[in-house]
Amino acid sequence: MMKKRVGLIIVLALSTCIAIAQQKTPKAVMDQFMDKRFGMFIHFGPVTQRGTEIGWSRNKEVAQADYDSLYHEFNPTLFNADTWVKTAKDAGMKYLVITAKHHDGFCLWPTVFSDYNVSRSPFKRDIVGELAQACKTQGITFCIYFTVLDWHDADYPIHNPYDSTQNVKGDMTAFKTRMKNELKEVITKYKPFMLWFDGYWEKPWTKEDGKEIYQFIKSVDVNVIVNNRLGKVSDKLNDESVGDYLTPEQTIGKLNMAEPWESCITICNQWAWKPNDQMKSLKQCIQTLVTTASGNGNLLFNVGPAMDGHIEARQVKRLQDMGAWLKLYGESIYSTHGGPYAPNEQYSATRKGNKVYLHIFQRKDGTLIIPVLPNVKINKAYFMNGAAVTVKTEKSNYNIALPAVLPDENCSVIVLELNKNTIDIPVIPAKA
Ligand code: FHN
Repeated sequence: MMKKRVGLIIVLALSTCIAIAQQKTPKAVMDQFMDKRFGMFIHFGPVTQRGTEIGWSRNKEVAQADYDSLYHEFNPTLFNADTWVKTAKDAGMKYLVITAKHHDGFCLWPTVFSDYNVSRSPFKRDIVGELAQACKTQGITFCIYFTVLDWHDADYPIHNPYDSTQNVKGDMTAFKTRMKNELKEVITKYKPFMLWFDGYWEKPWTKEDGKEIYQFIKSVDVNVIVNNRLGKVSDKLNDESVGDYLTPEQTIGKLNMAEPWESCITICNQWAWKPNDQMKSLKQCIQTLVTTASGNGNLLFNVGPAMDGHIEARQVKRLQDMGAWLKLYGESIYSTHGGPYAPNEQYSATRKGNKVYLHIFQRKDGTLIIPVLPNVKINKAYFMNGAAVTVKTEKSNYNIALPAVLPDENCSVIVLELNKNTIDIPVIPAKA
């Protein structure tokens, strides 16, 4: 009898370990994330005093000793978390990701596990904590960017990505222990909805390290979403990858109805603030968001606040104008699915319930010709918030009459109300 009971306890213990070992972010949480469609990425740190790229300008445009002492002057007195978060909210963004620790190793929160943090700067304040609170107050979902490479950390073997002679043996066990301590610290203190990892490409970091950290995070809070940059594979979700979603960078991901994905793209060229950096036009910004959503993905759109902590007025205005467009057409972006038409340079599509939202990027002529949707009937067709639209079926196409001037110069939206739910309509590839 006793033997049986001991055996049962062992089986239970083993199955519990296996269950914990295979913990994954729940699908319902991922669905909630994908419904948000639009987030603000913020790259910020002491390097803004030089106007050069965060992390990458260390040992390049900025000598290592100079770069690593910048925190002694870091005092962004115009930083106001409520203002940053309001800028995101006014843009129609639903979540925010802050570079709590980038590749230069500087921590924007007063961590107890590293002296290289904001509490040691003249500014002293907890930038991560203030942003977390402002997000909570304004109903924006708070997320954290965290690097898995750290060129400043003595335990990390690479101290200068441009000069391998400076590589050291390092101590990845100690490095990962510190990482786990810092991750548990930020998860328990700031309750991020998602952790945006980065830096997976360097040799010291292995897929096994990624799996170890992923399971550690799940053991702290199973619901925290993790991107795919803990692993070593960036373009697919499979046994080789680690994390919950794909992260194409500086490009709009291809239509993908099977795997969650998010494109991270800069509003200017540089991730961190750069004086007089070139900024994308409003049309580019809106069509980037629309094309991303039409591909079934999220857009994480990056701003780089200046060294004093303010976000440039021109960037704020650009985001406000995106928000104005979303106030009119957000129904065609938030909580939609991509397709059924794959995006092309003239139009793209999203869908929700029995509605297909056609986003018209340019008016080539008076008739928009698109392939017929199989086995459906169009009950109604109209410009969103506007006039009815005439749709004629000619052989295998819909011919949609367009007015001489489209309602919106950046992206007009035509709604096709169908006689059925749109989710089962197969994707119609863009014409070759
Ligand atoms: O090296 C980083 C870079 O600085 C920036 O943070 C981007 C954002 O996705 N990620 C890495 C480059 O792939």
